[in-house]
Parts: sequence; C-alpha cells; structure tokens
Amino acid sequence: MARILVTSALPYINGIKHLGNLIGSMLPADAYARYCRARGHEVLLICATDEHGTPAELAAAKAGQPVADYCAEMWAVQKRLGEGFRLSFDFFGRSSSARNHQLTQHLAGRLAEAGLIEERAEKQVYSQADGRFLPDRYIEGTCPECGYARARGDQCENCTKQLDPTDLIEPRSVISGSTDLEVRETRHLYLKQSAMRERLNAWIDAQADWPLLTTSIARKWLNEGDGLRDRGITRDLDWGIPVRRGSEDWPGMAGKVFYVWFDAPIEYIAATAEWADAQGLGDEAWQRWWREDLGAHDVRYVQFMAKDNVPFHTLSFPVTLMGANFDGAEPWKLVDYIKGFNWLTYEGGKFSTSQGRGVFMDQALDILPSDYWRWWLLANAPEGSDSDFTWAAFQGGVNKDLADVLGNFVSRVTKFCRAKFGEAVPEGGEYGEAEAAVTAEIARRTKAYEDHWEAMEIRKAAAELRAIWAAGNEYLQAAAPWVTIKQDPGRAAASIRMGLNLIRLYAILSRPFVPDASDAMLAALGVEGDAEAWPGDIGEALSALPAGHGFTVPSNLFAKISDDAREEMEARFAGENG
Ligand code: B3M
Ligand code: ZN
Repeated sequence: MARILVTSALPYINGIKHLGNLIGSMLPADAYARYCRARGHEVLLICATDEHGTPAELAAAKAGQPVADYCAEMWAVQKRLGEGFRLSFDFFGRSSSARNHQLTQHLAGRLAEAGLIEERAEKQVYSQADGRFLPDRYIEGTCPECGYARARGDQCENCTKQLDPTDLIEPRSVISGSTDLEVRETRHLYLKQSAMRERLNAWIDAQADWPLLTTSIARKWLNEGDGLRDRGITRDLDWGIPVRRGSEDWPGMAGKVFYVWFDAPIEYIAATAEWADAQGLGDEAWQRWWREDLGAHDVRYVQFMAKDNVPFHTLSFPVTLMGANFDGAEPWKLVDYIKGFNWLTYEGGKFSTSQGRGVFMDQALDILPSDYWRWWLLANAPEGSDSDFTWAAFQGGVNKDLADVLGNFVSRVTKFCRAKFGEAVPEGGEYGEAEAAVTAEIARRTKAYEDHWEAMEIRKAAAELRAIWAAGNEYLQAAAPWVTIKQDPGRAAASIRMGLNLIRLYAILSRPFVPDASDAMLAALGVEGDAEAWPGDIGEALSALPAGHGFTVPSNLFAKISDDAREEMEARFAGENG
C-alpha cells in the first residue's frame, strides 16, 4: 500500500465550467484517485476554486455582486456540480481561504529571506475617478490599428492585435467609464525565477517517466527565449491575498495583493490544511502529505491539468517550493508526476462561454446522468492529441459501449436468472472449459487494464474495460443458457452463476469510470461492501458469489440516446452562431 496525493488543477471561479474543463483535469484526477483507492492505497484527492485575479473581479461586476459574495456563491455552485459528476474530492477548498492567505504570505516571506524576491518600479495606468490602478483588461479605447471602438488594454478583439494600454486612442476605465487616466509609477515584487534555472533543469532531467507533452513544454519555457524571466508576483488589485512578509507588513506594499498565479498552486497545500481543519485534525495530518521531513517522503504526488497550466506547475510553483527551502528547513513535497491534457473541442470548434457554444457542467447533468458523460469523456480523453466532442460520437459511445455491451449483459443475466431460477445465484452444474477460457481472457485483460492505469493511459484503460465487458457478452452468447436450460439445466445454472459473478467483477473494475452504475450493480447483487474489493485472482473473483446468494434485477442501467434526442441537442448547444 502506497500513499498517493492527487490534485486537479483548480477551476477558475468566474463561471460554470464546460466539458472541456472537466476532462482537462477534474474528471481524470477523480477516476485515477478512485482506481488507486480500489487498489488499497491511501489516497488524498484535493481540488479547490481559484478565486483571485482580474477575471474574478470582472465576473462579479458583471453579476452586479461584491466579489467576495460572487465567489462564495460560485464556489457552492461548482462544488455541487462536482458532486453531481461524482468527483470524489476529499476536499474542495477555496484559494481565498484563511489557510491560503497565511501560507502564501509565509512562503513569500521565505522567498524574500532566500534573496529570491526583488522590488521593481514599473509604469501603470491609474484612474483618478476609481482611485486605483487599472489592469490592462480594465481599460478600453479605440484600436490604433483597425479603429474598433471597444479594444481592450491588452488586445483588440476585432483585429487581434496585441496592445499596451498606452496604445489605445481615448482610453477609458471599464469600471467607471472615466477618461481621467494617467500613467503612474508603481512598485511590485518579482520572483527571481532565473536564479533557479539550473536546479529546475536538473529536477526536470530527473523526471524520466513524465509524458512528453509535459517535459517538452517545461523545457521550452526553461531554455528558450524569456520563458523563465523573473515574474511579477504582486498586483494593484483590491481582491486577493494582501502582500505581507509572513505575518509582518511588507514595506511599500500596502494595498497590493499577490498575483493569482502565485497563490493558486499554494492552495493545493492550503486546501489540504483546510481538509485537516474540517476533519478536526492537527497540522501533522496535512503536513504528512506535504513536508518531506514530516512524513511526506514516501508520498507519490500526481497532478492533473490542461497543457496551458503546465508551465506554472513545472516552473513557477516548483521555484516557490524549492526557493522556500533555501536553508533546508522546509522541504516541501514536489510533484512526482504531471498528467497533462490537450484540448477537447466541440463539434470541430472551440467551446465558448461567451457564445454559449458547447455543453456546460450544469446543462450536462440536466440532460443525462453523469456516468454517460464520464464514460465518453474518459474513453475519449484528449491525451495524445486534441479530441473532438460530437453528439454523434457521444451517442455512439453511450449506445454501443454502455447500453449494448455493459447494460445489456447485466439485464440479460439477471432477468434470465429471475425467470428461470429465481432471484438467487443458481445451484448445480460446474464451471467447465468455456468458463476457464473466459476467466483466462479476463485475467489477461484485467492485468492490461491495471497496467494502463499505472501508466495513466486513460483511453487505453477504457478500451480494455470495454473489451472485458465484451468478453462477458461473447461468453454468454456462446454458452446460450436459454438453449441449454432445456436439456441440461445444470449447465445453464453454471453459465448464469458465471454471469452474475461477472457482473460483480464488472462493478468493481468499472467504478473509476461509471461509479453510479457500479453502485447500482453492487446493490442489486447485495454486495455494496465489495466496491473496493479489487480482484487478486480472477478465478476466485468469479466464484465470489456462491450458489444461493440472493439478488434483485436492477432497473435498466443505461437508456439509449435516440436520433431525435441527439438532433435536438445538436441544435440546442450550437451557440449563437451555430
Ligand atoms: N485556474 C486553470 C484555468 O483557469 C487555473 C488553474 C490553476 S491551478 C493552480 O485555466
Ligand atoms: Zn483592432
């Protein structure tokens, strides 16, 4: 038994996430954590909302709410949707928590002690009317390139030209509309990442088993251009973690907050502390996951994220943690394995929040049970390359894999048994050659399934699981108990005994993908306690339910998606321009 810490990238607070966000980190993190738990490991699965920064302020302003209220509400919404998708987080925290304030300020203080923080002066737009500095996105004006009247301070949406706020013609504040703007000097803290280049290179060199997607992104930023340039870690914003040096004021930094990407990954640790607090446990409980000197030396730490988040997790966050250990007094746990994902596209294009294109987590759960989405998204996860959600592919996956293969097997076996033998595992007959053959095939495939999980090859794991379901169907088709029952009831009883045992095994193996269906299968068989009874010997697992063991026929596990329903959903989610 090992100890495995799993974190999912933190969903940003500014709205409900779409299916692409879900499969980009949260869902695969959950499935992997479920697999590890089922294998008997001690697992801690941590996630949280990422609540600071300009987009949070803007979303709150748009909703007409104070930002703290907006974040509190949206956290509750995201938490509920996560539960709807059966994301088995041990804790779903908030980056705005007191724990994160404290830890972020502490780590910044350590970095300062390490000599890794430098104060620099820069010029930024200040709004008299608003009484504050304006981030680039808070400034609008006319684009000098194309004349578009609502170009933003960082980019013109119309012609895509990258801009500086000072490029804009007649710039004005997005908050108040005021044009009374001036350029002022402001001072910010910079993290001297470049000083850590060699240590980072050596650390990445040591990660021989990381997927290419992850290491190639890390190396690109580490060694090309200005990827590892020193980063500003403070901002002139109201909402965020006040800049302090540990528990002390930071001279010259009053009124400033840390940059969202500085505090967000620290929340992985802080959320673990929030978890310990919520359990009524002491600091040792979270430290044994995060501090090498306090028990975390034997933890395996796995992170899940979309590829655009990789640089922050391979460069900035490790710099924070390594830098904070400059004197060896705080050996923080660094990540052991990063699972990065490409993009999920929607019907060949992008998911778009602003245009309402694609399916969002709340809508998905309104339409169909979470298992349907979980199965298709995981089986088609954008691992090696981008993958495309289409309604046709989704319909095919649900109807063929879930309804025709798994659902149909469960229904045929249980209904036939009830009709011919009653609602208990039938007696009589013995396992013979056909049973030995299917047992051997499933033993071989279960081993492959485990290997794919260990290698974190989720699509391959899904394909193997589908093959394990199909093997049962083929067995049943060949055994044909509906035929043998006439001349050889013992044979038919043995086939059905095998069928019922296969259902139990499927429930256990399938749980990382379709937890609700698994639970329904286990409940129907009256063996809820076996949820994490991962099979050792497959022969033994396929005799676990003895003759006479009672069961009930579960209601239909999966309903097929009709062509009409598919067409209706295609139209409904095509977005404004669809
Ligand atoms: N919030 C993901 C995003 O919104 C970002 C992840 C933070 S992980 C510490 O793109
Ligand atoms: Zn323009």
